[in-house]
Amino acid sequence: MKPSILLFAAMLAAISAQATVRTVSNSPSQPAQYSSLQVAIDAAVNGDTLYVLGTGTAYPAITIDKQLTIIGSGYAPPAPAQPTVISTIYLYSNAGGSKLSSIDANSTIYIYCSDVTLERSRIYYIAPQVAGLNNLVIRHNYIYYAGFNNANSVLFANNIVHSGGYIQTSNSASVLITNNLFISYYWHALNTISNALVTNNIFWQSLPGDASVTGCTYSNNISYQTANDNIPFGTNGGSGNLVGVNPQFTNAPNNTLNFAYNYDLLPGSAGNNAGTDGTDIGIYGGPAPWPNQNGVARIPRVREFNLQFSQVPQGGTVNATVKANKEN
Ligand SMILES: [Ca+2]
Repeated sequence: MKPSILLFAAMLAAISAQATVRTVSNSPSQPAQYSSLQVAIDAAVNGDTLYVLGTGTAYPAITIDKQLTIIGSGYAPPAPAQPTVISTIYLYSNAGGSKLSSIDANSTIYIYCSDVTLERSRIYYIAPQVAGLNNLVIRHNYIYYAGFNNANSVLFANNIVHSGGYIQTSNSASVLITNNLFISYYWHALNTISNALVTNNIFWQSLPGDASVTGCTYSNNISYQTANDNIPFGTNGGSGNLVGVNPQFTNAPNNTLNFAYNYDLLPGSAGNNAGTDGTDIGIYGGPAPWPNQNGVARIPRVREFNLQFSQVPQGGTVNATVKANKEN
């Protein structure tokens, strides 16, 4: 994090130069422009951004049928900040180009449109409702389950799939499953997946696949303590895999979901610089490494706000300094 000092006026100018930003909070003690997320969505137009304050109280189910960017406070932001919890999310057919970031989506995200980005979030269930959608980007999330419904041009990168969850139903050769961490309980990480490129992932106790996974290329993955560490298997090909090798995480005493664990590789790990692109295998490798353990978005956040006056005459000038910082 790089602390920086920004003038409030400069921030307002930067925001107003882009599409409209609308703020939402369902906490009466921390009010924003809107208290209802759905009302804010309905008022927004294509290209708008909604900042949704985490309050610890879940926002009820929402439907989105336009192109929006929705950014929450994260799924585990540092105290006293609270997570932005949103229940069921419907991305309808006109929501293409939408992005959801930094939320705790504790129910299902139903997708009816192409061109969707889901990032920096904790997501229970990803469920495209239309077969063969295009361009789904899913990165930097904690995920329980993701179905692809045979989408094309899927980037599933640098996610942590946990708690017995897995990814499923893909037949396109334009699916890239890369730099993820699968931690589960002797269950398959991939199911009913064909023709995908599966690179630089770590499978810890979570099986690299089963008989329903065919024709994929597995390259430079690590498997460890699974029921069958063998990669590649069946009709799948690939090379450069580290089979039955301890990835040597910095701090992960077990495979349960814990935001305090650290899955960066220790210096002695065989996974260092061993990915197909010469960076680390696992979530800290690839062109966009794992950013943080809390889901906080890469936007400026106000840390201090000081008004420098004791008395100001009517029509006088009030000077203020604002300190803000931005996540990586
Ligand atoms: Ca490294």
